[in-house]
Amino acid sequence: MLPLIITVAAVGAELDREQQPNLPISPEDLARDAAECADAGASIYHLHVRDDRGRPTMDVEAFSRAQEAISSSSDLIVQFTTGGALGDPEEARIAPLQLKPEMATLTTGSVNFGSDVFLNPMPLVERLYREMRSVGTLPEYEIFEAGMIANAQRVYAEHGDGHHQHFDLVLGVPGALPAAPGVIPFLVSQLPAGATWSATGIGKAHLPVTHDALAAGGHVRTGFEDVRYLEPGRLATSNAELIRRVGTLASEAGREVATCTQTREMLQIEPGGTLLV
Ligand code: KMH
Ligand code: ZN
Repeated sequence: MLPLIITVAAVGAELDREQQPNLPISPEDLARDAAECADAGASIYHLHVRDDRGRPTMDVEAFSRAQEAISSSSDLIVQFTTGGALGDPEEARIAPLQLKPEMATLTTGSVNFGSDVFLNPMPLVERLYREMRSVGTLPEYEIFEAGMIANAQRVYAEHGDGHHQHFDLVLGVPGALPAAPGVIPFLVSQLPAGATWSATGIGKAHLPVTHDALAAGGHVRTGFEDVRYLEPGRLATSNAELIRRVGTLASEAGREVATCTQTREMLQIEPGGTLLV
């Protein structure tokens, strides 16, 4: 089996410090958090950014400071969100890509998200995709509903340039794909040949989905965006603590944890981005 890529979704947009007091917010927090996450075995840092008051923002300067902070303390692949917070305007979601992150997320369709809707009309998806590829950023397709895999393939067939394809299967968002038996095998059966995939279990779905992904040869995402608790009633003290738990489960499943270099090799990205021009 492939060495295990651990992605840390360290910040998110739909939680605050009242819900998770250890949420990293400032560039100093992010630098410290990234160093700890790298040490614990993560190789990709999925990044949402906050303003001075801790509110989610898609401000380009804030992304730039965060990107710099993470890269100053670690070799982690920085993966920008393009989903942002629910309701963020399209232009704001696109703007940080000008900083040419090595990776960025791309949700390939709209989906219910709790009592809200995470809107991703196909013209926006195609625009985000083309923008990513024009600056050498590798998209990670975020799959919240099964049809999004086919949507990703449509975009790739029309605009793709032969880059490696990596998917993240997100289970357990209320209103979207549940973490039910058989869901991961079905989604994996729909992926194109040669693709790699990770799985993200939200909240209570976190541990079952992690176990299933490890057993099926997939990769794993963890972090405060996805799960706040280490066990019922016990908040995690850091993102690194959540990563170490995945590391323990990985070792029980006989999976070696990938270094940042191995992850770049598997995803076929160069440090600093795969510039096409
Ligand atoms: N905050 C969610 C609405 C992403 O980062 O690309 C979307 C999200 C996905 O978190
Ligand atoms: Zn996110």
